[in-house]
Amino acid sequence: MTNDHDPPPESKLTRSKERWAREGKFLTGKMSRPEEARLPPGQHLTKDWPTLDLGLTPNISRERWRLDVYGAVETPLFWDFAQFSAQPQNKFLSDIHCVTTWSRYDNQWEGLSTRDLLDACRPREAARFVVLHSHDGYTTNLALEDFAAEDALLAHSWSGAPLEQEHGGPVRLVVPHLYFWKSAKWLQSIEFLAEDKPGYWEVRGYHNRGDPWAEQRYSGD
Ligand SMILES: Nc1nc2c(c(=O)[nH]1)N[C@H]1C(S)=C(S)[C@@H](COP(=O)(O)O)O[C@H]1N2
Ligand SMILES: [Mo]
Repeated sequence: MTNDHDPPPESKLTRSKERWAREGKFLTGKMSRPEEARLPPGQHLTKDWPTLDLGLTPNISRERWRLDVYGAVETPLFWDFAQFSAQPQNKFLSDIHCVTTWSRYDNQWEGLSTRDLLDACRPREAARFVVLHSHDGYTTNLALEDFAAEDALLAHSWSGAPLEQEHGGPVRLVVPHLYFWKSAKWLQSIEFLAEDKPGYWEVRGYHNRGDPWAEQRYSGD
């Protein structure tokens, strides 16, 4: 029972969101950016959508696809595509910035926001990092607050149609405020960790965070 003296119920995620708001995280989103400052330094605009990967294109049907969420979470998840699509749906419009210097504006994504995923899996207090694991053996790491950006999502559709296999279908991550190598294609599992664990490109000389506005392309930048 609630009464006049009890504070409203507060989840750990609510507290994290409040902390991120206090720290001014996500204030660099494109909404607050004037059009002439929309292109990050050293980038050029492209209208087509290049394909970049390790040369393997895993062929995973929606029927065979599963999402495994494990590690430092209160509620590990193991969803098939039907369970995944039964989660809250969001449509986000965002720009792509690839470290190879192309950018592509106004991509329309649809899927599960990472914040809704966090509500479902409930990271433990100790969780500070996530590692994305993909079907081609690719991995990439993110700080939890970058993964939880308000426009980040697990996307199953692009421009109103199922995400094409070459672009990471059935499901890829999209984290618009970082270089696109952080946006893992052919997503297989998400691991929550207390300690950071650099991924495929991060151990091969790429920057650990990859902020395009700060041109964090390579380690040491
Ligand atoms: N699984 C997986 N995800 C990946 C990659 C990859 O090789 N494997 N490459 C990354 C890189 S370097 C980029 S630039 C983008 C390219 O996505 P696109 O082919 O849809 O443009 O995917 C990222 N996600
Ligand atoms: Mo890339």
